[in-house]
Amino acid sequence: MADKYQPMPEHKFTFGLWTVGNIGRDPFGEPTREPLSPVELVYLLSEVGAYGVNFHDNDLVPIDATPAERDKIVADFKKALDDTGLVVPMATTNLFGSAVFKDGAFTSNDPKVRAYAIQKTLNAIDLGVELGAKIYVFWPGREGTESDATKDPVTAIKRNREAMNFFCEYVLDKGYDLRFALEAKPNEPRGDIYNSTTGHMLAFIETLDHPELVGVNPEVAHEHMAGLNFTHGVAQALESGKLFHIDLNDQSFGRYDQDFRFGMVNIKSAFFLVKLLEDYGYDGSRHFDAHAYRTEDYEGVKDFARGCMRTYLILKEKAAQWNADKEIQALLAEINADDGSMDKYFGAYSADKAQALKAQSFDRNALAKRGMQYERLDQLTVELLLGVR
Ligand code: DIG
Ligand code: MN
Ligand code: MN
Repeated sequence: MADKYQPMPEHKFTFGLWTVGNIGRDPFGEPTREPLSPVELVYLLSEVGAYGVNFHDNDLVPIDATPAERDKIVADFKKALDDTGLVVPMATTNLFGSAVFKDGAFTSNDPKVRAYAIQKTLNAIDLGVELGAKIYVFWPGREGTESDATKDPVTAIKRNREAMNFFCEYVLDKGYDLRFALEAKPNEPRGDIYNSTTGHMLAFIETLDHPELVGVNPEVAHEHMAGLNFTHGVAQALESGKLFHIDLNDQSFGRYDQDFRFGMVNIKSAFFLVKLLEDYGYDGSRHFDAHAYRTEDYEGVKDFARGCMRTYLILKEKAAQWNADKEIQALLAEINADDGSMDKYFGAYSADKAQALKAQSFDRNALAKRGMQYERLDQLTVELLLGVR
């Protein structure tokens, strides 16, 4: 009998073709699963209850497909979407698989490669729009170096900016209802990747000609690879109106990009992430950019996909429970108690305010003695997550 953690369209759970279509190849081993076609993957995602499916251009249309082959593939894919009701919220370009991108795409030192990468992306944007995508992701997987002797980082930034400005103008020129989401990663497959964290991407966006068209697509695994608190990066994007998309998965710190099932490693950080997204009403896709263990068959792949969505829904329920927990909320009220006596010093600056504040006396030692009760608050949180509250 189905329990209450069943995915529904309103949850906006999506998966890339490359996620449930991952065939288990790794740098040290051959595939362990036979490939499924995009159409078969759409039906698999429908079976597990996903809302949408995303793709890189070449996940759907092989890089050497003829125009006739392309049209047939797209027609078959559209029929599968119609049959299942799945939608395509996001599309992206594979600018990392083909050897031609071995030194990057937009930042390659070869101008012909840079021009080809822009051409490939323009065509991929058209394909994404044709299939209904409203968000277009850029993951600069090959935009980086092994040796900084090879490329001036300032030149690389300028090449990235020129490409992004060109795509923004293209979308405006074509009248596409499309926004861009930039996805950071610190390294792998390049020794170092430019714009290595979500924070770098947020700064880069502000230097573009059309920053209003560009946001971020933070990924759990990638910020964890950089040793960062993912929820804090997402909060910064959310607070600045730049959380256009999100890649959910999990990742041990200090490891290669593991792209584990959501919540598989660190339940507590996943909890605070879900709480943030739900508390602030994030209304974008919950995209699981992850894949099943190499050990799994396709029943295991379905287990993986169901697990991503179930864990999200369970943590969403835990977040609501935390927000309603009387002991936790009473403790939070006590911790954040405010008699309003300092209000006159906060908010917009004035010379009088600064003068008055400089004249204000504080008993620093008394202030320092206060116990914040965070151990108790965190223990209550842990016990709620462990299901004993
Ligand atoms: C990897 O984390 C990247 C690519 O799979 C893709 O470009 C992007 C889309 O979510 N994530
Ligand atoms: Mn990843
Ligand atoms: Mn990703």
